[in-house]
Amino acid sequence: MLVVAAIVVLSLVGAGGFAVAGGAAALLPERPEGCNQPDRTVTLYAVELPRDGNQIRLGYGLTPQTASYPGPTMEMIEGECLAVTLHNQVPAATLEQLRTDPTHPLGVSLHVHGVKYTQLSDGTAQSFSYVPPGQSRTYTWYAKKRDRTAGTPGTAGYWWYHDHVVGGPHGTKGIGSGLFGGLVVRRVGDPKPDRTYMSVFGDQQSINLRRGAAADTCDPVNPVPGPTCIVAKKGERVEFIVVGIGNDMHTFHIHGHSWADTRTGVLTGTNAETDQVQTIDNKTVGPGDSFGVQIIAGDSVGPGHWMIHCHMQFHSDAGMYTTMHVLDENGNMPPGGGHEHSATSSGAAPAGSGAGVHQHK
Ligand SMILES: [Cu+2]
Repeated sequence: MLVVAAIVVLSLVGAGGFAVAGGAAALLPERPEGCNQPDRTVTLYAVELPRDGNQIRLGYGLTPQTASYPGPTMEMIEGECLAVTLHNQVPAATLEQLRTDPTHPLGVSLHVHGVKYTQLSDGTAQSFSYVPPGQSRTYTWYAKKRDRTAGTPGTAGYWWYHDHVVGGPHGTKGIGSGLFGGLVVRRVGDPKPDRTYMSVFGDQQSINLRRGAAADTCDPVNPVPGPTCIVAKKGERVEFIVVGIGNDMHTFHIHGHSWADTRTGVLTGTNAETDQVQTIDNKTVGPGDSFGVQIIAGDSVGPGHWMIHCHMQFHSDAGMYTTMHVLDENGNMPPGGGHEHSATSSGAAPAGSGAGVHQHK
């Protein structure tokens, strides 16, 4: 059946291109092999957020009101199949402004890394798997398990999802405007972190499309965790999903903490086994790369304001830094932390608001 479908598509493309192949979509499987039916469904909205100066900002959200950049972190367990229905609420006029070629279709999409999907869930214009303005589409993701017999690795690890359509065939404008988010695939029994944050390193020395004070808007009195406020209590297991977007290389470095460089962030096994795993505190992330980091906040080092930055020096000098604020076990910051500059200079602008959120020069 699969072989037949593939041959039909190939011959149609050969005969006349993608317009004809679109008619063959019904022949393509909707779900990857192994996913008979979704175990769970998620509804996702793509919306326009307040502009940053004249820079258009878009975000994914579980509701239109809570959309942000990065979008919500998706979590799956290996073996699970997830159906994500994406509603495109971005105005057509905005998508038109972002379009670089008038013949390119208007729409947004969901393209995921790491897990399995068929071409109908690829999220590209080429496969017609995008969402025109005002419409919706369901994408099916399958977190295939490791198969020891076949020798295949499974999909557990740290991934991301993003638009692949806005502006042009590679979604460059969609990603640059904020349409991206993280995906974690855990194995059954993996420890669940207390907090998960995204560090998306991009062009113009940006973290989550922000720089410097705009990347850290934590209110020191009442910090609200979010894309621009990394906060944890001492002893909490904190997870970072690190992703590279844009065209530059970066490194993720955090002060006072190091981590086991494994694919799931988890370290198990005997000394002999775990010694094969490096402990690091700095890791390079290139465009499209993703990895995860799990640390215990303040482990041995206590509460405080621990810097996170790109270690390409001219990037950090240009504002590619933020801070992990580690409170004590009671949720208080002991005096003398010595981080008055960002706490007082930027206030508590909500994530995604125009105030204090800027990437461009
Ligand atoms: Cu950098």
